[in-house]
Amino acid sequence: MQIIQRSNNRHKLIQFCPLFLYLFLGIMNLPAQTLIISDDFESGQTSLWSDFASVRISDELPKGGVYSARFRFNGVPEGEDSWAEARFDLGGYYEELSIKFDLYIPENYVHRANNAGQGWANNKFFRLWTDTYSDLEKVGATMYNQFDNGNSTTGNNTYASSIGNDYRTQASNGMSSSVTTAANFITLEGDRGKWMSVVIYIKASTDSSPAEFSLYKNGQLFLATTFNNNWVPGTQGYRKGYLLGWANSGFTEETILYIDNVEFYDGFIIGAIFSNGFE
Ligand SMILES: [Ca+2]
Repeated sequence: MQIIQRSNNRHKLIQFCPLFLYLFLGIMNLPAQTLIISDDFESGQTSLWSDFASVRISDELPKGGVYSARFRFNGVPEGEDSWAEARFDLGGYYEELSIKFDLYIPENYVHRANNAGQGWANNKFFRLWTDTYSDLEKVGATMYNQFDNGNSTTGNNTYASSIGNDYRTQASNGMSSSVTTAANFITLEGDRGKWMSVVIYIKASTDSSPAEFSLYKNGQLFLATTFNNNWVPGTQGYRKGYLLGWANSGFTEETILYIDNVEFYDGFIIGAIFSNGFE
């Protein structure tokens, strides 16, 4: 990027930037990512998906083709929860995984608070585990409603969603939720009524290196963190997981999100980001 800033011929260099990046990555000899499996939902519920809860294939709002996955969060009174979740099984174990998909945020999306407007309400974004949901090195991310006074658990709810990564901070603990957080993942002004491009990258911890997590929103790095959760000796890859999931906030109105063009890669997807671009 410094090269671009110094240049008088800015546009040409920007044009060639992806090429430079590709060459740079080539020189660095980074391992290439490999597509494990993809699903554009044009073939119904494929064998990738082990379970749909309040999810179905729908032709109401595809990002591409005719169909997408429709996640229906039931409208419920305040204090009650909603739930829509798609579970997958990759059929193999991956120590380094990139998950790319398109997510539609509806116009009526609002992230309620708990307890009559006071208190955080966490809604699942994704989970990944090895074999069973109780796996010690399970990871994920959770969205919280944002208050207008920052990190306090009380205040005026903005109804926007922050997001952060989840893992066990001790083997004896349950999942800690949204440990490292980034605000404005879903904003009322900027994200409703639109498709968002999401990339999740996770690298499992080893006996000598921490786990890595990063999240890209619409082609921009949104959150990146490393953490220690090597509670089982050696490295166990990820095989199973889910997208979206339990919403402790509940939704006052029926709230329908859509997902399309799900891609799972073995490895770090950044090369694919710059070669295919974000739509
Ligand atoms: Ca589709």
